[in-house]
Amino acid sequence: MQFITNMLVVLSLLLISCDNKEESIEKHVLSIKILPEEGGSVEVLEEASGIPIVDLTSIPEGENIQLKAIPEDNYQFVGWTDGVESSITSVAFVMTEDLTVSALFRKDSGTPVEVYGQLGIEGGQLVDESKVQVQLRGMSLFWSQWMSKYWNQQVIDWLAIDWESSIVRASMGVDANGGFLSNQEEKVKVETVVDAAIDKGIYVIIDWHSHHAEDYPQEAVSFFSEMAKKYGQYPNVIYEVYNEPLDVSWSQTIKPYAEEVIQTIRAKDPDNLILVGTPNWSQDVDDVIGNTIQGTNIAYVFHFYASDSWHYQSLFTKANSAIEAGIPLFVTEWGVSEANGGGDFNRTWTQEWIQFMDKNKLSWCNWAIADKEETSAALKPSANINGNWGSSELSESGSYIRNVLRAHKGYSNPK
Ligand code: IDC
Repeated sequence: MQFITNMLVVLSLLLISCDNKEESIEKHVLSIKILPEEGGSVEVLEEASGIPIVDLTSIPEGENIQLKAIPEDNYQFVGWTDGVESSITSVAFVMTEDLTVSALFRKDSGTPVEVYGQLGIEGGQLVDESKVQVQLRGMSLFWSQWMSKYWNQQVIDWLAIDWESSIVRASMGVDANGGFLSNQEEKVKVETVVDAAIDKGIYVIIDWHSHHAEDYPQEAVSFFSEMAKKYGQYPNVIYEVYNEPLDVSWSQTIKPYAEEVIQTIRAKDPDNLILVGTPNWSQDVDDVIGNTIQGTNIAYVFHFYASDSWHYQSLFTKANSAIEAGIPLFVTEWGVSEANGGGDFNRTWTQEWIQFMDKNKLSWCNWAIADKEETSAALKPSANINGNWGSSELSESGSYIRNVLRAHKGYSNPK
């Protein structure tokens, strides 16, 4: 009897301890996000058995999990992020904590805007709607008041289709002779280009092409407020609120100006990219380190001219320090020439600059669609005002840049 009682005590103790053990196994929550909100789905399996796990809110500590990403038709899987970093469709891991995992999908063909969608800045980098890094390449138009013959839909179509530009830049002259301040009609030229870019599914920069924007902030505020109201819902549109400040202070002059303009843009458009010029012709991007502008999707303008020996000697360093400090840069303008738009076309240096931008995935627009007789102009004098340019109409710079752009298939297959 004593023996049986003892056994019962032992048994019940065992049961209690089993119970306790059962209760003491921690449970974890697995949240799965699909980015953008469509494009595929994710299967969650027990790794060993391959059986689907139905309740993702209570997964035992130590469970071996397998995730499988399944793209829908016309989408590709691009990777996992947040809790798991991988680009392989199927990943396995052990559940040791509550975890959020995002699966990234992206359209596998279409116009640049169909594929990349809404742009953003994350972790100092330009990313697409799926939060994957993206590099856009294209052409800058020349000052609106001096080269408006090329500011038309046919030219934008040609740049998208034949040049494979995924982006164009509308450089609206502001204070220089005949610019927006003296002729508000310049705005209509911008709208023509923006409408054409939206039609074609490429990105477009609305550039306040000025060297003195801090002298008339109210004009910029009302211009960009109008543009944001009109175009804010289109992911195509990017605002460049200041092309190139001169030798003025980042913190005392440019930043306060930009903050004022950004505030009015954000009142109408919560998310499209905003680009801000930096001191000394948008060269001193390192001045922004430790002094960035608060807000979302803001990047900083970096300009260089590839055959300029001063730029070659000093600007890699400046750009590198900014990049290392996590400052997102956008090359809204660069030329193959020297800084004045003319002079040499040094192919070796140009190649190095292009490699630099590729390595750091810096998006760029090349200066410029113009038929002026200067090294940086892409067209020869009197090139067709409706695009459709044959090789005899392209300058050395134009045919070189066209080849670079076509090698990346920015329009027909933007991956
Ligand atoms: C240049 C043009 C040139 C024109 C000049 C007027 O190439 O034909 O006479 O503007 O100021 C920039 C400017 C851009 C310049 C370009 C080349 O943003 O407007 O265009 N450049 O000098 N910054 C550095 C170089």
